Amino acid sequence: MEADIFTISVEGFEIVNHILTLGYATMAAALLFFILTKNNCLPKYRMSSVLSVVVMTSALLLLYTQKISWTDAYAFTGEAYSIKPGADLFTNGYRYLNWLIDVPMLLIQILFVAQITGSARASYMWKFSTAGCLMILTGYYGQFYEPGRLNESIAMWSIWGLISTGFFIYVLILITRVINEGKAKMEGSGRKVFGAILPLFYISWWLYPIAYLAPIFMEAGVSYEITIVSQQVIYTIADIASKVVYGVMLTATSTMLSETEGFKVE
Ligand code: RET
Repeated sequence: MEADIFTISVEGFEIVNHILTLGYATMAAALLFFILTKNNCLPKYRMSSVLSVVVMTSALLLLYTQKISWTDAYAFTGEAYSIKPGADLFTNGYRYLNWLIDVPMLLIQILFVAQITGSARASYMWKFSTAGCLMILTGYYGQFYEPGRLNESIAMWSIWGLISTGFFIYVLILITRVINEGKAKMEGSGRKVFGAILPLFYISWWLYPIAYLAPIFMEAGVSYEITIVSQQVIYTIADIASKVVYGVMLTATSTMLSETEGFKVE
């Protein structure tokens, strides 16, 4: 493909630059929130906040790297931005490696709030980590072949995307079971907040495969600029919802359940 296809307007360049900055600033703010509120609930729930801290730290570093990768890849030509000759290409690859840490952590942290213990917890931990990692590794392999890349192959990109979706469906079945099991043990406002995590999960996690699919619109005639800008906007919304909003809802649930169980914040 010719290099000038990859030219983007000042507005497009800045939207991506700003949205990536919003992403890591949100992770930094939420990191402080999870540290400061960790002791607002009974000790049995606290591992959920600890895992949110792990997720925030890795996402903060990754999203910062992602932003640098964006600004390093392009140069201002006087009226637009174009790929710098000789520079590293912008890549979403870092994201996948970050998910390899975050996906198992996000899936495991909910087990502590759902009060799933003993061998049932160990079994979910094993299934979540294996299915979550396989979902990401197969998707990581597939994204090397996405439309618009040097070695594009729609066949490889679709096959690996579909295999990854198989693992994703399995994760969705398990998480639905975990949320229903947890809800059955709860009452009051804690139960309501916990129940609302299911729709949040379904919406925010589906945004990732949708962003994976974004390059197909280029085949259908949508410009490179619209494709890449919308992909980065979708990823950032998904990241804030699936890591930060999800973690805050888990913290709110454990604080409410702890109060019902007679716990008072010192
Ligand atoms: C891929 C490849 C295409 C098919 C599917 C995918 C699913 C990705 C998901 C990622 C979730 C990431 C999260 C990260 C939080 O830090 C790999 C894009 C189904 C569901 C929650």
